[in-house]
Amino acid sequence: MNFQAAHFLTSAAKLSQCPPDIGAEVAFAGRSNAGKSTCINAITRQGKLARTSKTPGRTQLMNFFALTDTQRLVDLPGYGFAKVPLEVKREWQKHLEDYLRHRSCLKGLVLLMDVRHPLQEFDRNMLAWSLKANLATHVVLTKADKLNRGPAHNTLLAVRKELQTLHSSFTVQLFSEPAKTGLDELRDHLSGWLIQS
Ligand SMILES: Nc1nc2c(ncn2[C@@H]2O[C@H](COP(=O)(O)OP(=O)(O)OP(=O)(O)O)[C@@H](O)[C@H]2O)c(=O)[nH]1
Ligand SMILES: [Mg+2]
Repeated sequence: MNFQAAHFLTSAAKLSQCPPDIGAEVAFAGRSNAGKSTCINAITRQGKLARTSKTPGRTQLMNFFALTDTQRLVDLPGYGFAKVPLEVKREWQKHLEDYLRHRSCLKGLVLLMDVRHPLQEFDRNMLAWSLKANLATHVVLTKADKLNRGPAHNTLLAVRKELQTLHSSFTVQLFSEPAKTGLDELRDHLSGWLIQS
């Protein structure tokens, strides 16, 4: 698959604003600042495709990127950003659940977690959602460059073990944008999901 062909398609605040529900789509979810936008830019080799920021909560809409007419990547808003009123958070959660439950073309979920803080409450909620929705899910442990090789690998094994107790299909890998770790592994995973349909 040619990930470099990715281009911005549209933004949506809720399901009804999403592009037509056809073809195949993979969504990137995770806490604010986990590295979703950075990851999308890395796999598409486009530094400025998805907006990244040091200010958590920058991406507050679902951003759709087209690879072809029928294949898309979706940058979901980060969860847990502090400076948003509770009402707004609840509203967003409703739209996120709506999207995850009713988007037929959604073939897989990439759930990103900072390797230094994996499996936080939001992450566990998302995994529970994935299970309920029977949604294929791949966990990406980001910022692997922030840990030494040994501790990073130990975290990978520990998270894998815990995921396996939830569902045998859950997978996990390490990732680092500056070190370019895990790029091909993730691209292979995405291709598998996007090509199946
Ligand atoms: N060292 C290191 N920093 C990273 C990595 N990935 C992302 N970052 C940094 O983490 C910060 C947040 O990255 P984003 O990609 O904007 O995170 P996000 O998940 O899209 O955040 P929201 O849009 O707020 O939900 C930025 O300062 C990135 O440069 C990585 O692999 N290694
Ligand atoms: Mg972002």
